[in-house]
Amino acid sequence: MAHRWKNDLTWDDVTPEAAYLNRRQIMAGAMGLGLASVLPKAAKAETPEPNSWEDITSYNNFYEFGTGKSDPAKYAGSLITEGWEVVIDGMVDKPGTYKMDDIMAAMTIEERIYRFRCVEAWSMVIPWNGFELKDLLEMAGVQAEGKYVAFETANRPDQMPGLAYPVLDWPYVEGLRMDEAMHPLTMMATGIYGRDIPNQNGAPMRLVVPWKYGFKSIKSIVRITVTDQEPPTSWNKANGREYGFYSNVNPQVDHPRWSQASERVIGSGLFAKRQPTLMFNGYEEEVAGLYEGMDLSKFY
Ligand SMILES: Nc1nc2c(c(=O)[nH]1)N[C@H]1C(S)=C(S)[C@@H](COP(=O)(O)O)O[C@H]1N2
Ligand SMILES: [Mo]
Repeated sequence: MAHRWKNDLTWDDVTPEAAYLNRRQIMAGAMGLGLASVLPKAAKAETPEPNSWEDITSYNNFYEFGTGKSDPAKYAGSLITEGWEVVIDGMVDKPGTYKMDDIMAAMTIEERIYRFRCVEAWSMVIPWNGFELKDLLEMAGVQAEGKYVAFETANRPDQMPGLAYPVLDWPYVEGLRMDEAMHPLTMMATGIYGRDIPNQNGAPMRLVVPWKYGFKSIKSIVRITVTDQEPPTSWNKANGREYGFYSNVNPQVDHPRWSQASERVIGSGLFAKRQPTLMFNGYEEEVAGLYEGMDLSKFY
């Protein structure tokens, strides 16, 4: 299939699946650098704490199932994804409740191999399956006044034990500007490593925006709202100094507490080698134009 972006990644570049699951060994490494001790609670996109070899293999970050490192893998099984529905509303021609099965039948599902750059300065190469967000938005018919897209995660206390704790302002929310949402690189992932996406990774549908830090990829989406206002985002609300609306990967703009100039490559051995971080995570040619004339140290 012809891609509308420069696709230089193949399965040869993909992070081995075992390394993907073991990626918190990198966070254990960051612990050694004394990074975690200074992180305030509920104000960080990861929860670095000393990891045992067993529990890092089951780590996934999904605070609705708890902030403990093994909570999502332990508890996400209780999320009922059968009969999933997504509300699409706001400034669209066809607002309503869409059945996930109908969405899947209407969309073109394809595999895309993308770089994934975490705000904690490590990276992976992930094979996603899914469809372009643009196709879903066009199905609902975006109106001319629509300038932003807001996303919301399921809010089901009976199925998501982490919601009992006010570590974030629930439900988890995210947002994109309309041109970011409509960009051909932006996808809704429904699969990973060639199979259905596991609950702890955001089943049945999670956002993937490869030129932004990983925490923008909101999981288990139940609502998509087209609006004319910049939507609130969970991490920005929790700590606006550290997490902005844009969250573009940018080696020149450091996180307030650490450098973003380089990243550790997951799957390149226990002492994961460092490589320079690429502007817009390597997608500069495709997306730099979206931010022309913007001061990216101000709009971080
Ligand atoms: N609803 C929801 N989405 C979420 C999160 C979350 O806690 N809740 N965590 C974010 C963060 S901080 C990261 S790093 C990624 C992790 O995705 P992964 O588990 O597939 O690597 O999901 C993001 N999406
Ligand atoms: Mo994160």
